[in-house]
Amino acid sequence: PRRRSPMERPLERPLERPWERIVVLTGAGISRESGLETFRDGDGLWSRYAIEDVCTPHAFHRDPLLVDRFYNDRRAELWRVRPNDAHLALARLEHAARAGEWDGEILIVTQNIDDLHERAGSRNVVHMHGELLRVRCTACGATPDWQENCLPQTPCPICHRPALRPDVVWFGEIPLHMERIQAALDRCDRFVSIGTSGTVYPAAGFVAQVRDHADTLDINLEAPAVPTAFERSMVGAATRMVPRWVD
Ligand code: BJW
Repeated sequence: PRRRSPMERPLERPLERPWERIVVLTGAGISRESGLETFRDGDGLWSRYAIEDVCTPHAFHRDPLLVDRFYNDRRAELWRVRPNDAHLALARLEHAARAGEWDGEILIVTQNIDDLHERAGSRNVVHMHGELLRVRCTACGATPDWQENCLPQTPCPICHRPALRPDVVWFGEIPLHMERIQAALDRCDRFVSIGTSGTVYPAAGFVAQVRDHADTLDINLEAPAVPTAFERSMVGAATRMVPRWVD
């Protein structure tokens, strides 16, 4: 994105229409260099767990303890890590917009359930696959902060009914905030995908939805599986490529 120096800024800023609307889709690869595992890389989570054991509603129904342990282990990892230069660069871009140094807006649509974008300072973040540090009550719909565990027999702190589960989106469930995401995709000028394998829908289909009206860029350690899916790609580690793109 083109950043303008404050000197270039016109006086009538409020009347000016933002010239660039960016949607950034992030996946597990952006948090890899912070120390969190991806799913499908050789050493990823799916090399140690079977999807059908931990990542479906049926799995939680069958063995909630196993699923709870899977997420508790990942919570323990999350507390050990910090945002990296890629998270920080995206937060800088949002900050530049707030400070009036860049005429644009950025929405981060993340498939990640970690909170590293927020810890880096980003505010416009949508967690389409939920959040590790929240639980969801299947009775009243509340999503309170995670406390001790999220087993079906744990009482909800709001309605007190025993109906808690992790606030995450498993296979076969509908991702969260889809209306807001769809609206942002429909009006974006630029779509940037960072550190996602593009194998899980609906996120994998976003690039096709925006191609007729937005520039598309893929940033990944690997070249895109379908080379024609994106107009441009930057192949390399997110901590190196994202700051290069932002700054
Ligand atoms: C680096 C790097 C570095 C590494 N720097 N890069 C057939 C066709 C179409 C759809 C379906 C189908 N059959 C079934 C479906 C639906 C299904 C689906 O997509 N299945 C596919 C497997 C085919 N999808 C669903 O069920 C979804 N729901 C749905 O579709 O509902 C219908 C509906 C939608 C919309 C409106 C109305 C109705 C739900 C999907 C839920 C996914 N849940 C998970 C778990 C979340 C909780 C948790 O974290 O435990 O989400 S699965 C897992 O995969 C997680 C991730 O968010 C998601 C994507 O993974 P991600 O982030 O891409 O990670 P990896 O590991 O795959 O890739 C890492 C990448 O990083 C790699 O490319 C590396 O190269 C790169 N990398 N280091 C840069 N340093």
